[in-house]
Amino acid sequence: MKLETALFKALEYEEMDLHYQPQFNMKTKELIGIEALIRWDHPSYGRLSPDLFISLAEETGLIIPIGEWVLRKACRQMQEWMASGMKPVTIAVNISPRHFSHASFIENIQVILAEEKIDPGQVELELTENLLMHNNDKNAEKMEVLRDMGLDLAIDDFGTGYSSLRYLKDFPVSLLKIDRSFIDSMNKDAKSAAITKSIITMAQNLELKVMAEGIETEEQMEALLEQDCFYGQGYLFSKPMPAEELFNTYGPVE
Ligand code: G
Ligand code: G
Ligand code: MN
Ligand code: NA
Repeated sequence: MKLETALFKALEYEEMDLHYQPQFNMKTKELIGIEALIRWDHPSYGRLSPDLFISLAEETGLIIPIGEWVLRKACRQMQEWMASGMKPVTIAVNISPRHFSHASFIENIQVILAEEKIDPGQVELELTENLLMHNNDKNAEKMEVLRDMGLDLAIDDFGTGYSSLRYLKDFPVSLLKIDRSFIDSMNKDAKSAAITKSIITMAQNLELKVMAEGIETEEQMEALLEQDCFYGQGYLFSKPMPAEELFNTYGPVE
């Protein structure tokens, strides 16, 4: 069977699931957010990497139903966790450019937030630089609408796309996520260290939040804290995990 056909059936056959990776204030050790990451376990292909099937979903347009499913599932999960006593933290969802550009994206979000009864201020959309690059007035307008609705907008994988500093001025983003390739080499390579440092300083000067992703060592965390980059995510703290495991690890102690 073609992968595309399998992907078309994947939601209906309930082969998709979300894993969740916690995000921390590394200074206070507080949980501040949770990123939802899609997983697809095909009965015969096994687990397929989102890097592979998300691009196929983009090409075929299947990203629209898949993206909507991810948003709804993530919001519903957060609501369930809170009902079970977990403190409210941000739920971060990756949004692909084609989904974001879809005509009914805003309307869909409104419906999902209302139906899942989640505060828009608790939802963060992770967008990539490549989306912003298409200097498209519609995208800028949509971002303004989302911001006015109370959602937070983050730039994911910051530093790897078609970067332009102008969109930091033109688009209402509130968080930069430093790509993990820089974090991975920041303590081995002076250029990565300089880039990381520059992104942190720039974010601070622009009064944007900044988060490091892909933190795997204490040394990386220490170096980031020294530069007042307090938000972090990575295997040092936790891998992405199923909902139940996340709740058992980070849910209420009592
Ligand atoms: O979780 P993992 O490292 O396998 O993710 C690989 C890539 O797939 C990352 O770039 C991540 O942002 C992307 N990704 C994971 N989940 C989603 C999702 O729900 N929607 C979109 N658009 N991308 C996702
Ligand atoms: O593009 P995005 O930042 O959304 O991708 C997140 C991806 O990074 C997820 O697939 C997640 O599994 C992966 N990831 C999260 N933390 C780490 C880490 O510390 N090291 C590595 N190598 N990958 C990580
Ligand atoms: Mn992400
Ligand atoms: Na990233």
